[in-house]
Amino acid sequence: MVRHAASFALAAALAASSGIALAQEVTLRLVSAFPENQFYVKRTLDWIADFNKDGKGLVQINFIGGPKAIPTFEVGKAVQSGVVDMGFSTGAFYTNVLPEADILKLSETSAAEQRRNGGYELINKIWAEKGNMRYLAKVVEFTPFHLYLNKKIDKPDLTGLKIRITPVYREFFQSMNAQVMTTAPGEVYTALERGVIDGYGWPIHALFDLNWQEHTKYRVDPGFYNAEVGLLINLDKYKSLTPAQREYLDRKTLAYEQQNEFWKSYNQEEAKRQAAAGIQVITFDAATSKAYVEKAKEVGWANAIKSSPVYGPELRKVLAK
Ligand code: 173
Repeated sequence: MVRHAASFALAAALAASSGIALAQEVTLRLVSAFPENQFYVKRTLDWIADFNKDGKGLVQINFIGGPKAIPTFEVGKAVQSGVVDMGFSTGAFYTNVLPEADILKLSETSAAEQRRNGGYELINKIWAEKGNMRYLAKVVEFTPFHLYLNKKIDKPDLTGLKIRITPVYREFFQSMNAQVMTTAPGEVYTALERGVIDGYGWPIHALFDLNWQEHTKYRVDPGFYNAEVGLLINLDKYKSLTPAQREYLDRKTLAYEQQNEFWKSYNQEEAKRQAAAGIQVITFDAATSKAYVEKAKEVGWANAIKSSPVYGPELRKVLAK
């Protein structure tokens, strides 16, 4: 009996000291829906370097690339089908997998609150059921979207203006009579340069990453919604991991999410940087500004519930305040 236990301990010690892992190291292939030169991706590459350092012998992440590897609006499908293991994307880019993905922009509760109020579980129930994926962590939040323009407006009326969108902005901008055109971030610079669009929707930050300040005259304030970018994993892949691998992935992605306070100060710096680059701010009177933000929210939830009659209202309970 004693000898038996001792030989087990010896075998385990030998395996550990000789570097023979009890389960094999797994490598997860990750693609980004955002262009590689975007700060989001640089920040994620730093996180991956740390992940791989501590995860030797257990789990590694192999960054495959950005939209040149898999087009922006195909990343969700690639994760769903298992063509890649992991995706780095915002929900608006994979509404072709599940319409609920774009509803995350309506979050008024934080990712941390959603981990406590059942939101994270609900998201994962929906993402598993409809997308065959697990939503590991939200790594961009506390970030409003804005309307950027090259033509001046004095009221929230976009009649006659052609605006670049993603699903994030569609119904809201259309409610102001904009003519809308969907493009991936990688196509916006050329559209601006050629004058194909009069403006675009985008967060308060990360405009310089893609040099859009060269062709941007105005930002409309206030901002609206809450930008979300998350790390996704194919559900079959997630389930195939050993408990230790899963625990490591969960812990490291959560640690990344817990750095989201970073965006608050970063966004202030980015607004200053826009001003320094000559981007002028268009504002409305207080009542109009209030109505503008309320309209965004109203239109957003109306569309959420229309596109997801069952989960839309359930998500509202955990996302809205
Ligand atoms: O405008 C976009 O491309 C978009 O939808 C988005 C969403 C989250 C973060 C950055 C951009």
